[in-house]
Amino acid sequence: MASLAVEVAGLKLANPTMLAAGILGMSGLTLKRVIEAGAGAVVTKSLGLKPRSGYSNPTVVQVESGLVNAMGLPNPGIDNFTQELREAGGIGIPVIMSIYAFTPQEFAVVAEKAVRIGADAVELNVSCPHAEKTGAEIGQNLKLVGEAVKTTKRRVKAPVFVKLTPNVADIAELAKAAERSGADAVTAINTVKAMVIDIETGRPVLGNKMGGLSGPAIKPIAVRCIYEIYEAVKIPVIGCGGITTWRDAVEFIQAGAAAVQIGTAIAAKGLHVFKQVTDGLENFMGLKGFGGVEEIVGISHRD
Ligand code: RRO
Repeated sequence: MASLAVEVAGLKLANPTMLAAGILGMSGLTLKRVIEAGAGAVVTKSLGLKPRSGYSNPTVVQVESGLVNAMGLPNPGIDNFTQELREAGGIGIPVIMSIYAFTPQEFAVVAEKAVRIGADAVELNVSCPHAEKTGAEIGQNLKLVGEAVKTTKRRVKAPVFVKLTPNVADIAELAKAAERSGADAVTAINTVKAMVIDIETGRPVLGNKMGGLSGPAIKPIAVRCIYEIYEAVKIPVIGCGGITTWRDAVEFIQAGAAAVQIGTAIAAKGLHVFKQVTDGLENFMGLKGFGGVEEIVGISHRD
């Protein structure tokens, strides 16, 4: 009988699916719905030290095979999130808080607050493609990534994940920097920097002009990134980027992902996507004679 249970950087998950940061992760009630839908873990919307309203509308635009967003890190601030977790009614599955900050030291402060209010792990967002002085502006710099991880690891005992940007020449180097500095896992990938223009007005559609592309359009980029990172580091890689079906999940796991995050597919298919992915994965494992998910992780690297 195939088992879907996995352990990722010390977190025990009943199945390898997680809610990706940025979608339905901002309120206790929506987190609760995701848990009920069968996710193995949830990642919150990125939270910072202070409340932030985000960019002006439009903040999301649908394109062929995906979405381009420039939300601008809207969030209630880490101190106001305690109530949301209470409303989720006792999470029952691991909750990973995505956090952002403007300096390595601030990452440590926000991480400490996150753990204090109940995070089982933190995911450092050093990869938002359109944020000023945070996100990828930190995450494209090996030294800053290393410092953010080191200062955070000194402050919290909970596992520290680092969400990486694909908008670099060599994502594996960033994963190595995160690992050297003590990261417990890396998540790959955040959105791909993108833009949409309305040809009638000739103007950029998004309020912020630039945004991040997510969804099926970026899946092959994500698979390539995970494959490269898996060869470069020993810490777990959490796959993210366009996973919509159980076949996508299998592909990511074969490339080296220990678990997979689902985001944009929820907008396209609804929360039922978690059950579709886990049912399909379990069926695939049974048919192929795999006893556990770990047996599939990274098999595409074998000669
Ligand atoms: O809030 C956003 O605009 C956003 C974030 Br924090 C991120 O990490 N990635 C993204 O595509 N959008």
